[in-house]
Amino acid sequence: MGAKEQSPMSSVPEETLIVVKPDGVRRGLVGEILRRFEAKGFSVTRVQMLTMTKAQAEEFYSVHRKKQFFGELVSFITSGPVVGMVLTGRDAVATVRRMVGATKSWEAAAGTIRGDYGLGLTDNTIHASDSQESFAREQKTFFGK
Ligand code: FUP
Repeated sequence: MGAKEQSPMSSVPEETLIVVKPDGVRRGLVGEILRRFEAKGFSVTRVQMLTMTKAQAEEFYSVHRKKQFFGELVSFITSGPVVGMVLTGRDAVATVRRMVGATKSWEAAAGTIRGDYGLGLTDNTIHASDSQESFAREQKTFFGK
């Protein structure tokens, strides 16, 4: 069995980070988003609300530093409080990304968080780590080393 494969009966829990973005917090969606992940079976193992500084936002989105939309991204994520949560459970990174849905909210499938709660791109309600490496870096913004 390869490293990523698991037997159907057992599973090694994985961690991922989700961030309810300023639009999600402003619209009162924190509880609904948390409820969906709990209902799916994930454990919410850490929660932290904060308003990112410009420096924190630039680090959080550092992989996008060269993109033309970087300034807009930083300006939006620092525009109000955000809520970071560590979710723990089976195949968390991939499973949570499926529940979050496509980046462009207007194209995201119904039943996904972005598909059900918005029409935005930069303001697309929620961020979720796309790999274990991203999780390791991104969670530091909320929980330190
Ligand atoms: P995702 O992993 O689905 O959050 O999406 P990406 O990593 O592709 O994009 C990162 C963030 O940049 C998302 F919040 C959407 C935003 N973005 C823009 O604001 N403009 C663009 O043209 C593309 C992405």
